[in-house]
Formats: sequence, structure tokens, C-alpha cells
Amino acid sequence: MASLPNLDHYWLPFTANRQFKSMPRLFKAAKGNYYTTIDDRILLDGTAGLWCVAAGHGREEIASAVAHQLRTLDYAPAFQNSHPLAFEAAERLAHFTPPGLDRIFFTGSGSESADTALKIALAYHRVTGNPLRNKLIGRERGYHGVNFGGVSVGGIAGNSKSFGNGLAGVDHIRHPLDIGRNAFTRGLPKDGGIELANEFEQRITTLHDPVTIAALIVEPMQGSAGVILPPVGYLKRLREICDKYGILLIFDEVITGFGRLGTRFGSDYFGVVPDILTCAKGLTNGAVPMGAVAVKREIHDAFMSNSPANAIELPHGYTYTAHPIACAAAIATNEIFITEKLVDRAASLCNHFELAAHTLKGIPFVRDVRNIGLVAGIELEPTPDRPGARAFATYLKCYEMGVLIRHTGDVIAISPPLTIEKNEIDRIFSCIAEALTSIAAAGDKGLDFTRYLKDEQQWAAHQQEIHQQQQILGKAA
Ligand code: PXG
Ligand code: PLP
Repeated sequence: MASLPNLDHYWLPFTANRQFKSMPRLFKAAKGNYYTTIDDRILLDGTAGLWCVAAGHGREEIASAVAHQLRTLDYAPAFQNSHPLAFEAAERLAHFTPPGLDRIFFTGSGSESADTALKIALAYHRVTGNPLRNKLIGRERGYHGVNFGGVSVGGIAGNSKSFGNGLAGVDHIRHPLDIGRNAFTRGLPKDGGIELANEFEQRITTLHDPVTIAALIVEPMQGSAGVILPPVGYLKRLREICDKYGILLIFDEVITGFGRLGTRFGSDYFGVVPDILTCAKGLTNGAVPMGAVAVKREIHDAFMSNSPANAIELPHGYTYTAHPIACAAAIATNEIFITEKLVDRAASLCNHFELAAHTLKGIPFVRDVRNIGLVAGIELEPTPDRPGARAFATYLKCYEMGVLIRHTGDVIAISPPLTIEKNEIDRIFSCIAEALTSIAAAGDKGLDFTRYLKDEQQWAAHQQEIHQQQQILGKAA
């Protein structure tokens, strides 16, 4: 059995650390659509890492571009200097993003992209002579990363309640999830989109003065909070309302970008063009941290023409903005997308994926299946006293059976690499069905996590023993 590293020092993000360390799940390698764990389990990747490994794992093209760049130019100062790959990466991305959104600001992640987009929106109104347009509107159950701006406009209370008041001047519109009406809808819900979007107008006119609103930020499809789809016509109507009142529309496409919906971006899927678009994840195939904000040319140009000569137009940026290694990875990833026609490939799998996802109707605990592109959300009946426990047990059971799924609250989210094969799609959903059926059959024991992943638990216990022995020896010395 492989040995475990010392688990004491690393504090894992968005993880129940004590639970994890009693049952550590560590990966040592990945290739194509599969992970290998440190105890040599092979896991089919049903989640493209965390929605980011669109082109499949272990891509040689990216590895060699990154290695070459690392040996050639490891770092260039991001402020007042740059390097050619930054411009090439921006040009390629500008050709990939929806028409008009061709001025690119690079960041290190989706969270940084969200905060950058919000700052650009606020600064845009100031630079064009409207400094009082400074309120930001987000949406219930929205996820825009974990930095203060993104958390403030985000709509997940669990992600914000520990961290004080966040930004002032923020309000939220309703989320569109309505299971009572739309359970098991294939694709987008048909009804209610226009009414729901009209509530945005109602809210800003009755509670605010619309001329005080700088921007509305929404994910075209809400990923993190459990795969929530916009009803038909909803996003178009939001666009119209923004236009009517001079409000910038920001699409946070960190998940929906790079082929996830069978189109390049969510904007392309819905035929709605935002003023500012954020992305990350698939930009480098998850291989190097990087995000980007694509801005309409007019917005960018307003900064250039309204700022004093030689002044810094936007006092914002990161040490690692357009990092050479990230740019090399982004360019190599873009090349893969083009040569392998990955977006078309994803589009050609969507029907099969939808059918496979909806085979879960009627399986124990499944109260809704939602799907769009290569994304499925499977919402489970919650256990009254232990929210999320069923989804977590399902995740553990699937892991035992060799399939990696993602769970958040009572929702299981599936988002495989765009390189997935049809039989692998079938395997993901049949594995979930089998896991749920076995959990249901086990009754209360189904939610006893100590029944799962015995090997991992033995390792953890062993590790604890060694650790204690070392402490005893340390004291004696
Ligand atoms: N905006 C959106 C719409 C996202 O989905 C971020 C911003 C933040 O990106 P970074 O790179 O800072 O994590 C995200 C990230 C999940 C999951 O399982 C989703 C995300 C990240 C990790 C897990 O739903 N979304
Ligand atoms: N904190 C300190 C003290 C810094 O000097 C810097 C950057 O120079 C930062 C934070 C920001 O770091 P980054 O540019 O990597 O976001």
C-alpha cells in the first residue's frame, strides 16, 4: 500500500478537513478521462477536475509548451513590462469570445476575474462621468468565487455569512430554480422566464434608482449552487432591461466557457451578448491557474480616451497577470480546441448525455434531473437532519466503484471532460443509479460514512499512529 504524506499541515479549501483526513482521497496521476489514486484505483472523471479539464488530462501539447516556456522565460514583470505570449494569448482568446468582446484582461483565477469585472464596471461609469452609478446587482444562489467582491454579489449565504458585511451597495435578484414546476425538464424550462426577469426591473425601479446601478452579474447557467438553468427568454430579457437603463451586463462564464454547453460560451448558447465576460478553468485546461475578463471594445476604449495622457487607465492587476507559463498553457489549449474541434465534439454528445442523465428518473431519492450541454444536476431528496449526507454517500460509493462525481449540498453535478466517450457517459449515470440504489437498500447504514473507502480509513488511522509515535519520541529526546 502506498504511504500517506503527513496530513497535518495542509488546510484544504471548501473541504470538511477532519472528515477528509480520516479518509483521505489523493490522486497521483491523470491521463485522458481517468485519474489514478495513490492506492492505484482508476477513476473515470465525471467532473473534468473541478469543471476545468475540458480537453482531458495529461495533454502533451500543454505540457511541452509549459516546459519550454519555463526554460525560456519563467517570469516577466506584469506591470510596465510584458512579453509576447501575453498578446498572443489575448488575441487568440479575443477570437474565441463572442463578437465585440475582444479586449482582454488576464487574472489568476475565476475569483480574480469576477472581482476584476466588477471593478472594471464601476471604474467604467466613473471614467465616463457617471460616478454615482455604483451599485452592483447579483443573484440568489450565484457563485462568483471567494474574493470579497464576488462573495458580496454572490448569493450563497453559506459562503458569505462568516465574513462580515461584504461590499456596500449590493442587491440581488431571484434565482430561477422552480422544482415544483419544472422537475425533470429536459434542457431549459419553457415557462416563467420573462416574468422572472421583469422582477429585476421592478426591483431596481422600486428599491433603487436605476441610474445608480452599475452592473448586473449573472452566470448564464448557475453551476456551483447546483446546476440551475435559466428559463427560455430570461437572459434575453435581462439584457433588454440592462440596455434600457444603461446597466452593464456581466456574464460570469467560469463554468459555461470553453465548450461546456456545446458552444464556445454560454453567451453563444443563449444568443445574448454581455458587456463583460469572465472566464477561467478551461482557459488553460486547468493545467495552470489563469482567468480572464473579456470586455467590449467600447468599454475598453472609454478608459483609453477619457484618461489623462500617460496615466494608468485602470489601477488594477496582479503579480501573475498574464504569467508566461499560463499564457503558454492558454495558447496550447486554444490550439487543441481548434484542431480537435472540441466544441463541436461536445455539441455532438449533448443528446446522448441528456438521455443518459434522465435515466435517473425513478431511482431512489432522485427528485429532479436538470441538464444543459455536458452538464447535469441530479437533485436528491434531502435527509431532514443531515443536509447533503445522501449526496456525499453517493460520491463515496461512486468513488469505490471507480467514478468521480461532484456533490454540493443535495445536488450531484456531472460535467465530464469534452473528450468523454458515449460509453463513459453511460457508465457515469449507471454508476450513480447503482450507488443510490445500494444506499437506499442499506437504510440508515447507507449514510454511515465509515462503511465506505475502508482502505483510505486504514491509512489515515495508521498515519495517526505514526504521528503520535513521533510526538512521543520527540518529547523523549
Ligand atoms: N465564477 C463562477 C461562475 C465559478 O463557477 C468562480 C467564479 C471562481 O473561480 P476560481 O477559479 O476562483 O475557483 C467559479 C468557480 C463546484 C465548483 O464544484 C465550482 C467552482 C469552483 C470549484 C468547485 O461547483 N466554480
Ligand atoms: N500583498 C502584498 C504585501 C504585496 O506586496 C502584493 C503584491 O505585490 C500583494 C499582496 C498582491 O499579490 P498578487 O499581485 O500576487 O495578487
